[in-house]
Amino acid sequence: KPCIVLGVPVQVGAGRLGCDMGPSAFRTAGLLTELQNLGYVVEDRGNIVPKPLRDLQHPNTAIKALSEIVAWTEAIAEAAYQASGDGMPIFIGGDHSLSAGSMTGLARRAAEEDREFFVLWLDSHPDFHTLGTTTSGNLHGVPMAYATGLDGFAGYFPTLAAPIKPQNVCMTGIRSVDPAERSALQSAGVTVHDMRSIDENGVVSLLDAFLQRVAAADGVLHVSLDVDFLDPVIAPGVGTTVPGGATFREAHLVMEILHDSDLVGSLDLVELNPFLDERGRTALLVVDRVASLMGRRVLDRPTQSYRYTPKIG
Ligand code: DIR
Ligand code: MN
Ligand code: MN
Ligand code: MN
Repeated sequence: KPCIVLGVPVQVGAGRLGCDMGPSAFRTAGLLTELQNLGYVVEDRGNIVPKPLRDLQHPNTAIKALSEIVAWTEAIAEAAYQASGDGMPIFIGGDHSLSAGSMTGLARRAAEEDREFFVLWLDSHPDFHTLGTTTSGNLHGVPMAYATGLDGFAGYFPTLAAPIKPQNVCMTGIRSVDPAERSALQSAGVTVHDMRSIDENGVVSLLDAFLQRVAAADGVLHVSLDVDFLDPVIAPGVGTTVPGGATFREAHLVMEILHDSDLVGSLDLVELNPFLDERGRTALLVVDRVASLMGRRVLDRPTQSYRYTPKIG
Protein backbone atom coordinates (compact mmCIF):
# COMPACT_ATOMS: atom_id res chain seq x y z
CA LYS A 1 0.00 0.00 0.00
CA PRO A 2 1.34 3.47 -0.82
CA CYS A 3 1.96 6.07 1.87
CA ILE A 4 -0.24 9.08 1.32
CA VAL A 5 1.16 12.24 2.87
CA LEU A 6 -1.33 15.01 3.67
CA GLY A 7 -0.10 18.38 4.92
CA VAL A 8 -2.42 20.13 7.39
CA PRO A 9 -1.14 23.63 8.17
CA VAL A 10 -3.73 24.41 10.83
CA GLN A 11 -2.39 26.47 13.74
CA VAL A 12 -5.35 28.35 15.25
CA GLY A 13 -6.21 25.36 17.45
CA ALA A 14 -3.04 25.90 19.47
CA GLY A 15 -2.34 28.71 21.90
CA ARG A 16 0.55 30.12 19.85
CA LEU A 17 1.37 30.53 16.19
CA GLY A 18 3.90 28.51 14.22
CA CYS A 19 2.35 25.06 13.64
CA ASP A 20 1.38 26.15 10.13
CA MET A 21 5.07 25.67 9.26
CA GLY A 22 4.97 22.04 10.44
CA PRO A 23 4.19 20.41 7.09
CA SER A 24 7.08 22.27 5.45
CA ALA A 25 9.44 21.29 8.24
CA PHE A 26 8.52 17.61 8.01
CA ARG A 27 9.09 17.68 4.26
CA THR A 28 12.37 19.55 4.70
CA ALA A 29 13.47 17.03 7.34
CA GLY A 30 13.20 14.34 4.66
CA LEU A 31 10.03 12.46 5.61
CA LEU A 32 9.25 11.51 2.03
CA THR A 33 12.73 10.29 1.12
CA GLU A 34 12.94 8.28 4.38
CA LEU A 35 9.75 6.48 3.42
CA GLN A 36 10.97 5.92 -0.13
CA ASN A 37 14.28 4.56 1.17
CA LEU A 38 12.29 2.02 3.18
CA GLY A 39 10.74 0.83 -0.07
CA TYR A 40 7.36 2.55 0.06
CA VAL A 41 5.60 4.21 -2.81
CA VAL A 42 4.89 7.71 -1.49
CA GLU A 43 2.25 10.10 -2.74
CA ASP A 44 2.35 13.66 -1.41
CA ARG A 45 -1.13 15.14 -1.83
CA GLY A 46 0.09 18.58 -0.79
CA ASN A 47 -1.65 20.64 1.86
CA ILE A 48 -5.33 20.42 2.71
CA VAL A 49 -7.36 23.62 2.34
CA PRO A 50 -10.18 24.35 4.82
CA LYS A 51 -13.82 24.54 3.71
CA PRO A 52 -15.52 27.96 3.53
CA LEU A 53 -16.08 29.61 6.91
CA ARG A 54 -19.48 29.72 8.55
CA ASP A 55 -20.28 32.11 11.36
CA LEU A 56 -20.47 30.05 14.54
CA GLN A 57 -20.91 31.36 18.06
CA HIS A 58 -20.70 29.22 21.20
CA PRO A 59 -21.89 30.25 24.67
CA ASN A 60 -18.42 29.38 26.01
CA THR A 61 -16.73 32.67 25.15
CA ALA A 62 -13.27 31.27 25.94
CA ILE A 63 -13.37 29.30 22.67
CA LYS A 64 -11.02 30.58 19.98
CA ALA A 65 -11.32 30.15 16.19
CA LEU A 66 -14.37 27.87 16.28
CA SER A 67 -15.43 28.66 12.68
CA GLU A 68 -11.90 28.07 11.39
CA ILE A 69 -11.44 24.75 13.18
CA VAL A 70 -14.84 23.49 12.01
CA ALA A 71 -13.91 24.44 8.42
CA TRP A 72 -10.62 22.57 8.79
CA THR A 73 -12.32 19.55 10.36
CA GLU A 74 -14.76 19.25 7.46
CA ALA A 75 -11.97 19.32 4.88
CA ILE A 76 -9.64 17.00 6.80
CA ALA A 77 -12.34 14.40 7.45
CA GLU A 78 -13.16 14.26 3.76
CA ALA A 79 -9.49 13.97 2.76
CA ALA A 80 -8.92 11.29 5.41
CA TYR A 81 -11.84 9.25 4.20
CA GLN A 82 -10.62 9.42 0.58
CA ALA A 83 -6.97 8.73 1.36
CA SER A 84 -7.73 5.73 3.57
CA GLY A 85 -9.28 4.06 0.55
CA ASP A 86 -6.07 4.54 -1.44
CA GLY A 87 -3.25 3.74 1.00
CA MET A 88 -1.80 4.56 4.40
CA PRO A 89 -2.61 8.19 5.26
CA ILE A 90 0.08 10.16 7.11
CA PHE A 91 -1.14 13.56 8.33
CA ILE A 92 1.61 16.09 8.91
CA GLY A 93 0.40 18.98 11.03
CA GLY A 94 -0.47 21.35 12.12
CA ASP A 95 -1.83 21.44 15.66
CA HIS A 96 -3.72 18.55 17.26
CA SER A 97 -7.14 19.90 16.28
CA LEU A 98 -6.44 18.21 12.93
CA SER A 99 -7.15 14.85 14.57
CA ALA A 100 -10.81 15.82 14.89
CA GLY A 101 -10.88 15.47 11.11
CA SER A 102 -8.38 12.68 10.56
CA MET A 103 -9.81 10.29 13.16
CA THR A 104 -13.43 10.81 12.16
CA GLY A 105 -12.76 10.37 8.43
CA LEU A 106 -10.73 7.23 9.14
CA ALA A 107 -13.35 5.86 11.55
CA ARG A 108 -16.00 6.34 8.89
CA ARG A 109 -13.93 4.29 6.44
CA ALA A 110 -13.34 1.55 9.02
CA ALA A 111 -17.05 1.35 9.82
CA GLU A 112 -17.92 1.01 6.14
CA GLU A 113 -15.43 -1.82 5.83
CA ASP A 114 -16.86 -3.42 8.97
CA ARG A 115 -13.57 -3.08 10.81
CA GLU A 116 -13.19 -2.13 14.45
CA PHE A 117 -11.29 1.19 14.78
CA PHE A 118 -8.64 1.73 17.48
CA VAL A 119 -6.51 4.73 18.39
CA LEU A 120 -3.13 4.85 20.13
CA TRP A 121 -2.84 8.41 21.45
CA LEU A 122 0.76 9.40 22.23
CA ASP A 123 0.61 12.78 23.97
CA SER A 124 1.25 14.47 27.28
CA HIS A 125 -2.38 15.66 27.10
CA PRO A 126 -5.61 13.69 26.63
CA ASP A 127 -7.23 16.49 24.56
CA PHE A 128 -10.54 15.35 26.04
CA HIS A 129 -12.29 18.68 26.58
CA THR A 130 -15.74 19.37 25.19
CA LEU A 131 -16.71 22.79 23.85
CA GLY A 132 -18.39 23.32 27.22
CA THR A 133 -15.42 22.41 29.43
CA THR A 134 -12.41 23.99 27.72
CA THR A 135 -11.11 26.93 29.72
CA SER A 136 -8.11 27.78 27.53
CA GLY A 137 -10.43 27.81 24.51
CA ASN A 138 -7.68 26.24 22.38
CA LEU A 139 -9.45 23.67 20.27
CA HIS A 140 -6.43 21.36 20.00
CA GLY A 141 -7.69 20.34 23.43
CA VAL A 142 -10.95 18.76 22.17
CA PRO A 143 -10.40 16.31 19.27
CA MET A 144 -10.61 13.07 21.24
CA ALA A 145 -13.79 14.08 23.08
CA TYR A 146 -15.37 14.99 19.74
CA ALA A 147 -14.30 11.82 17.93
CA THR A 148 -15.60 9.58 20.73
CA GLY A 149 -19.00 11.23 20.56
CA LEU A 150 -19.10 13.21 23.80
CA ASP A 151 -21.98 15.67 24.10
CA GLY A 152 -21.91 19.29 23.08
CA PHE A 153 -20.37 19.24 19.61
CA ALA A 154 -23.66 18.93 17.70
CA GLY A 155 -24.57 22.00 15.69
CA TYR A 156 -20.93 23.07 15.50
CA PHE A 157 -18.67 20.21 14.40
CA PRO A 158 -19.73 17.78 11.63
CA THR A 159 -22.05 14.96 12.68
CA LEU A 160 -20.06 11.78 13.30
CA ALA A 161 -20.55 8.98 10.78
CA ALA A 162 -18.98 6.54 13.23
CA PRO A 163 -18.09 7.59 16.78
CA ILE A 164 -14.95 5.91 18.11
CA LYS A 165 -15.58 3.62 21.07
CA PRO A 166 -13.82 5.08 24.12
CA GLN A 167 -12.77 1.53 25.08
CA ASN A 168 -10.86 1.38 21.78
CA VAL A 169 -8.67 4.33 22.73
CA CYS A 170 -5.35 3.91 24.54
CA MET A 171 -3.56 7.05 25.72
CA THR A 172 0.10 6.82 26.65
CA GLY A 173 2.56 9.40 27.94
CA ILE A 174 -0.12 11.45 29.68
CA ARG A 175 1.10 13.95 32.29
CA SER A 176 -1.06 17.07 31.98
CA VAL A 177 -4.77 16.56 32.61
CA ASP A 178 -7.31 19.26 33.40
CA PRO A 179 -9.97 18.48 36.09
CA ALA A 180 -12.87 18.27 33.60
CA GLU A 181 -10.84 15.91 31.41
CA ARG A 182 -9.96 13.66 34.31
CA SER A 183 -13.58 12.90 35.22
CA ALA A 184 -14.69 12.67 31.58
CA LEU A 185 -11.95 10.12 30.79
CA GLN A 186 -13.00 8.01 33.73
CA SER A 187 -16.69 7.95 32.96
CA ALA A 188 -16.06 7.32 29.26
CA GLY A 189 -13.77 4.37 29.99
CA VAL A 190 -10.71 5.43 28.02
CA THR A 191 -7.50 3.55 28.82
CA VAL A 192 -5.02 6.13 30.10
CA HIS A 193 -1.38 5.34 30.88
CA ASP A 194 0.33 8.25 32.59
CA MET A 195 4.10 8.53 33.00
CA ARG A 196 3.93 6.85 36.39
CA SER A 197 2.30 3.85 34.79
CA ILE A 198 5.06 3.76 32.19
CA ASP A 199 7.68 3.91 34.94
CA GLU A 200 6.00 1.18 36.98
CA ASN A 201 5.13 -1.21 34.17
CA GLY A 202 7.37 -0.31 31.27
CA VAL A 203 6.09 0.75 27.92
CA VAL A 204 6.33 -2.73 26.41
CA SER A 205 3.75 -4.47 28.59
CA LEU A 206 1.29 -1.55 28.31
CA LEU A 207 1.56 -1.40 24.55
CA ASP A 208 1.50 -5.17 24.19
CA ALA A 209 -1.80 -5.45 26.08
CA PHE A 210 -3.42 -2.90 23.79
CA LEU A 211 -2.04 -4.40 20.57
CA GLN A 212 -3.34 -7.81 21.64
CA ARG A 213 -6.80 -6.28 21.90
CA VAL A 214 -6.53 -4.66 18.46
CA ALA A 215 -5.40 -7.95 16.92
CA ALA A 216 -8.09 -9.98 18.67
CA ALA A 217 -10.74 -7.71 17.14
CA ASP A 218 -9.08 -7.78 13.71
CA GLY A 219 -8.99 -4.02 14.18
CA VAL A 220 -7.42 -1.19 12.27
CA LEU A 221 -5.11 1.02 14.33
CA HIS A 222 -4.57 4.75 14.02
CA VAL A 223 -1.58 6.32 15.79
CA SER A 224 -1.79 9.97 16.81
CA LEU A 225 1.62 11.35 17.82
CA ASP A 226 1.73 14.73 19.53
CA VAL A 227 5.33 15.97 19.62
CA ASP A 228 4.92 16.85 23.32
CA PHE A 229 4.68 13.10 24.07
CA LEU A 230 8.48 13.30 23.88
CA ASP A 231 10.52 14.87 26.63
CA PRO A 232 11.20 18.56 25.91
CA VAL A 233 14.93 17.95 26.39
CA ILE A 234 14.98 15.93 23.16
CA ALA A 235 12.00 17.59 21.43
CA PRO A 236 11.93 21.35 22.11
CA GLY A 237 10.02 22.30 18.95
CA VAL A 238 6.52 22.33 20.39
CA GLY A 239 4.36 25.02 21.98
CA THR A 240 3.18 23.11 25.03
CA THR A 241 6.23 21.36 26.48
CA VAL A 242 5.61 19.31 29.62
CA PRO A 243 8.59 17.98 31.60
CA GLY A 244 9.00 14.29 32.33
CA GLY A 245 8.11 12.96 28.90
CA ALA A 246 9.01 9.88 26.87
CA THR A 247 12.72 9.35 26.40
CA PHE A 248 14.39 8.74 23.08
CA ARG A 249 14.67 5.06 23.96
CA GLU A 250 11.01 4.72 24.97
CA ALA A 251 9.89 6.41 21.76
CA HIS A 252 12.20 4.24 19.71
CA LEU A 253 10.91 1.08 21.38
CA VAL A 254 7.26 2.05 20.92
CA MET A 255 7.81 2.71 17.23
CA GLU A 256 9.71 -0.54 16.56
CA ILE A 257 7.02 -2.54 18.37
CA LEU A 258 4.31 -0.80 16.37
CA HIS A 259 6.07 -1.82 13.21
CA ASP A 260 6.38 -5.42 14.42
CA SER A 261 2.65 -5.49 15.12
CA ASP A 262 1.76 -4.84 11.50
CA LEU A 263 -1.49 -3.26 12.76
CA VAL A 264 -0.95 0.45 12.03
CA GLY A 265 -3.11 1.80 9.22
CA SER A 266 -2.66 5.57 9.57
CA LEU A 267 -0.67 8.21 11.43
CA ASP A 268 -0.94 11.82 12.67
CA LEU A 269 2.21 13.85 13.36
CA VAL A 270 1.08 16.97 15.20
CA GLU A 271 2.06 20.05 17.20
CA LEU A 272 5.52 20.48 15.68
CA ASN A 273 6.28 24.21 15.92
CA PRO A 274 9.32 24.92 13.73
CA PHE A 275 9.53 28.49 15.07
CA LEU A 276 10.44 27.04 18.48
CA ASP A 277 12.66 24.27 17.15
CA GLU A 278 16.46 24.23 17.26
CA ARG A 279 17.62 23.99 13.64
CA GLY A 280 15.15 21.28 12.73
CA ARG A 281 16.19 19.03 15.59
CA THR A 282 12.65 18.06 16.63
CA ALA A 283 11.46 17.60 13.04
CA LEU A 284 14.42 15.30 12.34
CA LEU A 285 13.79 13.30 15.52
CA VAL A 286 10.14 12.74 14.60
CA VAL A 287 11.03 11.75 11.04
CA ASP A 288 13.55 9.28 12.46
CA ARG A 289 10.92 7.74 14.74
CA VAL A 290 8.48 7.52 11.83
CA ALA A 291 11.19 5.55 10.01
CA SER A 292 11.28 3.14 12.98
CA LEU A 293 7.50 2.83 12.88
CA MET A 294 7.66 2.10 9.16
CA GLY A 295 10.30 -0.60 9.39
CA ARG A 296 13.79 0.77 9.86
CA ARG A 297 15.56 -1.28 12.51
CA VAL A 298 18.86 -1.60 14.25
CA LEU A 299 19.03 -5.41 14.23
CA ASP A 300 16.71 -8.12 13.06
CA ARG A 301 15.18 -10.21 15.81
CA PRO A 302 12.27 -12.58 16.29
CA THR A 303 9.22 -10.50 17.13
CA GLN A 304 5.93 -10.92 18.92
CA SER A 305 3.22 -11.84 16.44
CA TYR A 306 -0.09 -10.00 16.64
CA ARG A 307 -1.79 -11.95 13.92
CA TYR A 308 -5.57 -12.03 14.14
CA THR A 309 -6.91 -15.48 14.91
CA PRO A 310 -10.59 -15.90 14.00
CA LYS A 311 -12.75 -17.54 16.64
CA ILE A 312 -14.02 -20.96 15.62
CA GLY A 313 -17.62 -22.06 16.02
C1 DIR B 1 -4.86 22.13 27.88
C2 DIR B 1 -3.61 21.95 27.03
N1 DIR B 1 -5.37 20.85 28.31
C3 DIR B 1 -5.94 22.88 27.11
N2 DIR B 1 -3.86 21.13 25.92
C4 DIR B 1 -3.01 20.76 24.93
O1 DIR B 1 -5.66 23.98 26.65
O2 DIR B 1 -7.05 22.39 26.99
N3 DIR B 1 -1.81 21.13 24.78
N4 DIR B 1 -3.48 19.93 24.04
O3 DIR B 1 -1.01 20.61 23.83
MN1 MN C 1 -2.36 16.86 21.78
MN1 MN D 1 -0.05 17.64 23.87
MN1 MN E 1 -5.26 19.45 26.60
